[in-house]
Amino acid sequence: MSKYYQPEIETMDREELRKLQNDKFLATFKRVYENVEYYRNLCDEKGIKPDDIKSIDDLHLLPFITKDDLRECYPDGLLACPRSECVRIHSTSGTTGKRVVAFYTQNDIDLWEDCCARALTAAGADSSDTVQICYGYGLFTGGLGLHGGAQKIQALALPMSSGNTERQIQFMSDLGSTVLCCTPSYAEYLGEIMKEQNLNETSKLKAGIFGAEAWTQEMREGIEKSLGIKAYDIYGLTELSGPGVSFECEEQKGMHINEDHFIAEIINPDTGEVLPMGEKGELVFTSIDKEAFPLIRYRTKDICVLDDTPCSCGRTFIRMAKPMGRSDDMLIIRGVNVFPSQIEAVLIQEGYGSNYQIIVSREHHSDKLDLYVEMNPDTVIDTVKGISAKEKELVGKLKIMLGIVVAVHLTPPKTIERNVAGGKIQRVIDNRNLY
Ligand code: DLL
Repeated sequence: MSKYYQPEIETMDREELRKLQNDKFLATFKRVYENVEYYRNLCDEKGIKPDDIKSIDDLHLLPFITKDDLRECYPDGLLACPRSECVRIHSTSGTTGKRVVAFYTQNDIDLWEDCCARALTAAGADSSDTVQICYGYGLFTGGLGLHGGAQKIQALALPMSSGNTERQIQFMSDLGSTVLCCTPSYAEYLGEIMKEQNLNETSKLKAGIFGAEAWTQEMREGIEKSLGIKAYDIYGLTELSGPGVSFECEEQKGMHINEDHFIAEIINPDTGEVLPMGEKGELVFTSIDKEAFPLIRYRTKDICVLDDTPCSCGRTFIRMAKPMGRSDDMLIIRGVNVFPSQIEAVLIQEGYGSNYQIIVSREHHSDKLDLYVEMNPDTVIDTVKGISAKEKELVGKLKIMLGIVVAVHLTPPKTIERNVAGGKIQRVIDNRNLY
């Protein structure tokens, strides 16, 4: 069994890799500039002409792309190839504003699945493995991404999708799953249940590939112990393809970035200035060989550090640390991206003011979002029955907007703390300590 899926690329000499990146980058930049009017306008505004970009060293001259740009171009304004050449769409949750829609050609899917196959191989998986995938299948990239990767290495893919823990455990045991793919908080939960039922002793699991949300070293140790496996981190985002932008090897000292597809930069989130290797800042990615939805200098908002010191696994790709926070207010609740502004939009629609508070916690290894909303003279209800009916209605509306269940608590007027100090109001309290 090889420890690499594509050894010729994963262990490529760095000078050769740089040349490959350079050629791919120039071709992608040219194609995007020619085909995407919105991007051409961004360059024009910055006074950039195609001839100014002579090599990868000129990347820093180009404008950034942000989620706001994606929103402005929703749904297909950034498409760099004819829509008829696309074979799939993935998307993040949310019905207004913040939804991201990513398009893929067959070649884009192939390259993405290769990235996931590299991650699975690095975690020790091969054709003899049964890979249980409990990331959501559908618009979310987790399920289908790792599924494609599992098939690439000719493993037996078990497309469980998320939820239904009893069935997950039953299949795991009946079919002898050896590799588990899910969010780390769900892995913690599975570990706890299996331990309670003494199933961890008979389990055939040997490795897990966990990502889509932040998790700590302590969580890793807990999962490794309760499930009796080695737990690997995997990172990615819908805008760039999905899981597999970077992945951990057996050394577990950061995630190797698939640099033949993505160029990483770290910038100062306030000034946009590119920071030297090893400094902490916002992670920016350029996809250099995607056909349908290549993003140049996309600001991920993930705060991170890069490391270019050699790794003893033999891969020559640089590594990124676990993300250390975000430079925006996005929350990840049970793997789903949630912006407080989406919650606020529902509240405003329903006649509530801006006096609300979001409290995020983790109970039994699952994220909980409690939303405290103050009633005002126009929305006040004075019966317990009435309040509970309205809370239920809000839960439904928020579920449609966010795709997750929020615990709504309506509170009497003037009960949510006011911003008496005049500083930045703290509407979100995240008690999970994930970073
Ligand atoms: O979460 C893709 C994915 C699926 C990655 C399965 C790994 C496994 P999005 O829903 O677009 O895509 O969310 C992307 O999630 O910008 C990070 O903030 C966060 N994130 C993803 N992986 C990790 C990780 C998928 N390993 C956003 N550690 C990213 C910490 C992560 N945060």
